[in-house]
Amino acid sequence: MKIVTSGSRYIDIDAYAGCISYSYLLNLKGIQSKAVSTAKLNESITKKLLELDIKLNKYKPTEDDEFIIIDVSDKNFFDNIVKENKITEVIDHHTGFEDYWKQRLGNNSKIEFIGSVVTIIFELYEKENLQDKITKDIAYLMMSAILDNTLNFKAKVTNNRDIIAYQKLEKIIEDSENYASKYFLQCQEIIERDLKKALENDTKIGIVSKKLPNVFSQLAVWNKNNILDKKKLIFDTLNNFGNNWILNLICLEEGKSYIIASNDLVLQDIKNLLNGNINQYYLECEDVWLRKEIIKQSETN
Ligand SMILES: [Mn+2]
Repeated sequence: MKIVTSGSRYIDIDAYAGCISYSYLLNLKGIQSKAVSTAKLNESITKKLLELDIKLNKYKPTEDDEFIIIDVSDKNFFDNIVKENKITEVIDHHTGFEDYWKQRLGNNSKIEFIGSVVTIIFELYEKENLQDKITKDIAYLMMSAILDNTLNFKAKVTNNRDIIAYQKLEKIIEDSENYASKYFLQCQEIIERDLKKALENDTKIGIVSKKLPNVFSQLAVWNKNNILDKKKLIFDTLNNFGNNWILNLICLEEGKSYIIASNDLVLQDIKNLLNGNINQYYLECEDVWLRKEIIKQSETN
């Protein structure tokens, strides 16, 4: 049995959709396979997607199990069920371990630095000429994964191949119009239900850069308005982490970052770094900035 699995701590929609869609492809090819994970599922796997008929499989280990790893290639982070000497294939879009796996697995190592791992899997369906066998449910999962990992195609990691795969998947589902807004609004609902927890879960402490405060929080939502309205909750939550902080609120509908800062001094520093217009307590940027891109910008300027 081929066990298709991913990371150990938690998995996102890219890993989840990747395991399920690749296992489905193997079964179509007549290779017995299961999609399995023992990790926590993060918020990008929305309730609606969990309610689809297609799900992860139950798993009882057997002697002949072989493992296929999706969306991770650093062996320190593999799902606990994985037996390392039984890995037969790795499909990932994170860099760092591509030489190791290429040497060990040859063509069964498929590591490419593009927006979403699901894009690589979609292309494998095409290579087998089985793209017409992709069901609506699988298309929903794969589209959500591409949207999430590319931040609605705004993240700089986005590759043209991600866009092409998405456009082909759109043809499989019925209500493809505005699917991006539907998906990201589902994610936003989870964030808004407990904004304090969402902020706490994505706050990095200990950023080392002279131009940035050492507390750096980030949220990605479809529409910023409900979040900006909760100024007091944001300030109360982040003040608990320290006196100087920023929150990068990514608004995907507009394709912009809004940077909220603990005080005017920090806000002015951020304006010097990223440009944009200050409006009351936040900076409105012209583009989407990811946290890692802002940190990089602060180091190079
Ligand atoms: Mn991914």
